[in-house]
Amino acid sequence: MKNSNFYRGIHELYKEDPEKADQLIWGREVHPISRRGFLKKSGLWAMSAALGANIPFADNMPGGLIPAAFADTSDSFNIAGKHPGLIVVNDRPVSAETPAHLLDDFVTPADKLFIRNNGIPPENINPAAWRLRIEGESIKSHAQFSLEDLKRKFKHYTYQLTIECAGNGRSEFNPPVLEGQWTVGAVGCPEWTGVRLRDVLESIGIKDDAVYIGYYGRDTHISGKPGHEPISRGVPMSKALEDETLIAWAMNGADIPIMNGHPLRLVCGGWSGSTSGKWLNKIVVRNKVHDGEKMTGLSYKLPCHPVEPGDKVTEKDMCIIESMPVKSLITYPKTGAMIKVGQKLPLRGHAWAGDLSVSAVDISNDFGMTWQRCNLQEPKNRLAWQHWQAELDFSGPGYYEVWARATDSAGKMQPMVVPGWNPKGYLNNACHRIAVKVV
Ligand SMILES: Nc1nc2c(c(=O)[nH]1)N[C@H]1C(S)=C(S)[C@@H](COP(=O)(O)O)O[C@H]1N2
Ligand SMILES: [Mo]
Repeated sequence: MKNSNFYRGIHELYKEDPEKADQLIWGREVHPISRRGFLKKSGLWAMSAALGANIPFADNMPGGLIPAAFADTSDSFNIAGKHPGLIVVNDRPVSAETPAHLLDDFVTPADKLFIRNNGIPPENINPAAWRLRIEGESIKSHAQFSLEDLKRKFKHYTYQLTIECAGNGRSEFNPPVLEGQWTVGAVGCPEWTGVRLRDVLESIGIKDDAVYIGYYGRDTHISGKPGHEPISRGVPMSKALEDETLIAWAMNGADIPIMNGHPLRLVCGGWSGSTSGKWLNKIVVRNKVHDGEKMTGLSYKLPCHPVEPGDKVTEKDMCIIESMPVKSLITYPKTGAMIKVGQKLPLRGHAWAGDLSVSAVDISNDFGMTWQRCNLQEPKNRLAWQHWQAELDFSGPGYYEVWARATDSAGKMQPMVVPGWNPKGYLNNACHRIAVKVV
């Protein structure tokens, strides 16, 4: 991985400043004060000096936490059609995340939706020639649709649907999991337009023994070997047949960006983003759990029972990730905000909870000792994220962190520390934190 052009390129660009190059490559991992370094309490006082502010609630600060001011990275890299503020997490295949403060829009704009590619995106896409095939042992007959067929034969639906990569937050696991080092921004909630997967499958006829669907896309394996899928995942029939599960051709009323699956993709809102197949050209209806690429092995699975950090877990002890856990983001202000003593700080963000809805969002500026309830809006539709906002008072000058914690409709809350370690580093839904300085 380190030998790729991207890494060489970055080192070339930053010949004078190799540390900066490392930061660009590894994100926050090798930040001067390492996120992985376990801080001793005494370190906090040194850090206060570095921050130029007192840390009023230092005594409540869990050991091992790095002040959010140091955890931020503002490095960026350009991808065509995407906001220059996106952070590249991988160059081949391209993956990039959106910093929290760029996710402030209610509906995520196209240029701010993260990218997670497992293979090489297709080139020379011709929507007029695009075909979606429906196959598999549990569909009554095979069928094929052009985009025009789909648009003409089935009713159109538009839903705002949250997509989050299961690996979002991976960079915080310890021992580290050396795959895409996502921080918090592998999530977005655009509006998708398409037809219901259910309508399409039912127009052909689903056999009684159907248990799962699987998708195939037109991207190619990184090895260049034909016949190798980069990814081919799926969902159980119950999810496949939900109202909101779409075969979509539009995002926010325009063509889906190429990097996000143009001209056609599956959208399974609230589930691991890996189930929302891009560049969709085939759906199979299966009489068993789909066994395509990254459905088997350890990919997109969690240990069925919690394991010790660093444990080896075998495939038979791993369970497939489905709905994503409750989570939230602070999208305003940007971490590092400065306010004057006595000034109230307005805050806002989003919260989501997989298949469930969010019932509450609370914020804290004293490391979780006290919490303040936020105003929380209803989702635009099922499986859309919800907006929250609040105003916070600060007790005096100094360095603070604001933490946000959402609770889902089943009563589950986000943990304040990184949840259960797992071999692939999935489902870190720890509270998002921002740094605030009161001067
Ligand atoms: N064909 C195809 N579909 C795919 C992927 C891929 O690499 N190829 N990546 C998946 C993963 S892991 C995620 S998180 C989402 C990301 O969607 P986005 O890139 O539009 O944000 O797409 C999913 N669908
Ligand atoms: Mo993902």
